[in-house]
Amino acid sequence: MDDSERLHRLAKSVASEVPNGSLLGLGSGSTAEAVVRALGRRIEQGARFTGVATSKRTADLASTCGIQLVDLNQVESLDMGIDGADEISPELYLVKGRGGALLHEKLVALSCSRLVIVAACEKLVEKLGTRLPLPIEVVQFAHDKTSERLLNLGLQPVLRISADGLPFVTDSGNFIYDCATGAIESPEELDRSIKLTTGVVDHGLFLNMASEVVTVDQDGKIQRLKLVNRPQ
Ligand code: A5P
Repeated sequence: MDDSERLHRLAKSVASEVPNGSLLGLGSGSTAEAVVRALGRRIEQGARFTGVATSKRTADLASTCGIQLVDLNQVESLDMGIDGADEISPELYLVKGRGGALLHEKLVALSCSRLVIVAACEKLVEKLGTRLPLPIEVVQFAHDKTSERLLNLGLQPVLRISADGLPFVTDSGNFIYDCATGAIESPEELDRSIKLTTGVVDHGLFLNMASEVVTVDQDGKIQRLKLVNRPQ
């Protein structure tokens, strides 16, 4: 089965279970966008959803699909967040941010009563850091100095460059360094040391946030992974 058919199946399955009238966190990236489109098809059949978008791109798509958008500041909490991921570990820790929306994704995820991650099964890994570099969002001012501090943490920061040859700029006006880490043995420790680095706004490790992961395998079979007890 081709990748777009797999995403379509996954998105349809997840969107069909979202209760009508839900207030949603709408993720970014191709998989989350497929879910937004599937929610749009439910709206055509009479459903109603309200959402907070994690990127300008998702906001544009959601509006086209008939999802009413609200500002995160206007709501107490969101019923459910639906987002993609780049890596998913057995304890449902995530690496996110390949699409550059990690900061808004994390802010939205923290406001969701439930965060459902949607991903192709290739994103499942034994250890984070083994598939892709970890994105770290930094302020533009003196970003070279911040990158030196990241290097001193044992990371290998590479400034993300857009197709136009200029540094990629996030929706909040920051730069991103993609940092090869190798297998991350202690995600909690790395989380703390990156957050303590001056110049860093946030990073793509999402720990203790996902409530559930829904994957699609090569044959289009949907699987749901839930943590019964999260390790302390
Ligand atoms: C966006 O910044 C990311 O966190 C995406 O959610 C993640 O990269 C997954 O994207 P795809 O669904 O396109 O693989």
